[in-house]
Amino acid sequence: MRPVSKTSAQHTRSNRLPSHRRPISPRPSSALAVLLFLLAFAAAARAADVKVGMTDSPPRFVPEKVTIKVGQTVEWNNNAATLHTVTAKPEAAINKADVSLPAGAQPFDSGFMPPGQSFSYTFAVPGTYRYFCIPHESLGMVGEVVVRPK
Ligand SMILES: [Cu+2]
Repeated sequence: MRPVSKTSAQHTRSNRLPSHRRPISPRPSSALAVLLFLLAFAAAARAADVKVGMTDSPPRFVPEKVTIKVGQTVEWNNNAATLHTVTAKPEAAINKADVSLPAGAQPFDSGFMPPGQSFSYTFAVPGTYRYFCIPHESLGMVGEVVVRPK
């Protein structure tokens, strides 16, 4: 008799809830639906429109030049065996010609990417971007993204 009485006590307590508090149950499922929608949206926004690989010998972006439209995303994959970066930060360049950003565009930098890592960037400002790899800039590891207006 004892183990059953605990369960029945809980039932009694929930049955005593005022009726205006009962419609709580639909809320978790609608919150879940919103969360799933946001996750799906985030996944869609992150999907790469163009992929760029990286090589070691010689150190290069492959392809070195890509053309996309405003709002599209480039994903760089370090499918090589050493560290690389995707850097469009003027102050980090040895040679100023290796980096350029259209007016109004924000600098970006992947940081050091170990083998197997990827980095994505969505281009909101049209124009020509020149970027480089910090360890291999002087070896010619420089790339270009041309972003066409919509
Ligand atoms: Cu590199």
